[in-house]
Amino acid sequence: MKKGILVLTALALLFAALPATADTVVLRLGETHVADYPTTKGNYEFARLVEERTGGRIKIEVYHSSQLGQEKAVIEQVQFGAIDFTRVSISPLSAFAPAFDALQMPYLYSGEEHMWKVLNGPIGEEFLSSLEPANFIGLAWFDSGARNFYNSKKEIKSVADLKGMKIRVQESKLMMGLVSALGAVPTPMPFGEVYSALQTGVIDGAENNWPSYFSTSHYEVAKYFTLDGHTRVPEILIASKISMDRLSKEDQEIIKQAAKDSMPYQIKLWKEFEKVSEDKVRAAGSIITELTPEALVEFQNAMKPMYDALSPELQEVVKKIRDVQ
Ligand code: BDP
Repeated sequence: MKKGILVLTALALLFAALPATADTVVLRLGETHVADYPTTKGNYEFARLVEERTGGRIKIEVYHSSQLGQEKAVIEQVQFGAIDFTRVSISPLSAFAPAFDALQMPYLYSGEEHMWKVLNGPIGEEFLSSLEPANFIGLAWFDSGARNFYNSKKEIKSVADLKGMKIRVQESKLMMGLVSALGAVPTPMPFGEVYSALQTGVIDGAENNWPSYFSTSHYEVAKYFTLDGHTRVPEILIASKISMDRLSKEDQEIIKQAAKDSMPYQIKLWKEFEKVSEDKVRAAGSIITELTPEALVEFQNAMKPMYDALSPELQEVVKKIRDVQ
C-alpha cells in the first residue's frame, strides 16, 4: 500500500514537471532593450505569430532588459543553444561573423531607403544565410535608424572637437576603429553600463540613435548630441542553429516566415518612436548640433581609411552594396 502511494506521488511529480502537453515547446529570446522599445515589441510580434501559426505548440518567451545577459554574452549562448533566439545589433555580431562589418561601414548608405533595398534584396538574404557556419540562423532585419555622437562635455561641431574624448563603443572592432579614426579614444563596454560610466565621468560620451539615447536616459547625463549620422547599423533577429535543428522542417519554416512578417510592424513602431524620442530629448533640454556640410565632409573623409583597411573580399561586398541604388 505504502509503496503504491509512493509510486503515485512519484508519477504526480513527474507529470507536474512536464510542460502542459508533451509537444508544447517553450523557447527563449534575449533582448537588451526595455519592454516597450520598438525592437522588443517586434520580438513580441514575432512570438505572437509563431504561437498563432503553430496552434500554440511553440511559445517564445521574450526576456527584455538584458535579463538573460548583455548582448555579447547572449550571442555566445545562442551559439551554444543555451538561449534559442536573440535580437541584437550587428556590431557585436561581427565578432562571430566578421563579414557583417561590410554592412555597417560609416556613411555606407545614401539613406534608409538604400539600406532597406540592400537588406531586403539578395545581399541581405546572403548575409542572413551566411551565419549558419557560425551556428546561427539569420531570420530578419529590424530598423535602428542612424547613430550619432553625444557627450557630457561640449558641443561637437567638427572632427577636431572629438580629439582625445573617451567615447564608449559597442564591443566591436569596427566601432573602435571608427572612433579612433576621428581622433577620439574608444572605450568598449556593454550597453547597460553606459549610463553610470557617463555619470561618473569614466567616459565622456557615447554614440547611438535617438530612441536608445532617450530610452536609456543617457540624455540626462550627456546633453550634447551631434547629428553626424556616422552609421546605420541594422538590427538582426537570429536563432540558435542547435535549437532550430531540434524542430521539424515545417516549424523551422513557420519561424522563419513569422520573423520576416514581424518586420513591417517593428519598422512602423521604430519610425514613430524615433520622432517621440527626438521630441522628448529636445524638450528635456539636450543641445542638438547639426553639422555644416563642410564639417560633414570632414567626418566622411576621416573615415575613408577604414574602407582601405577592409579585406579585398569585404571591399567587393561594399562595392556591391553601393551599386544597389
Ligand atoms: C542600440 C541597439 C542595441 C545595441 C546598443 C548599444 O539597439 O542592440 O547593443 O545600441 O549601443 O541601438 O550597445
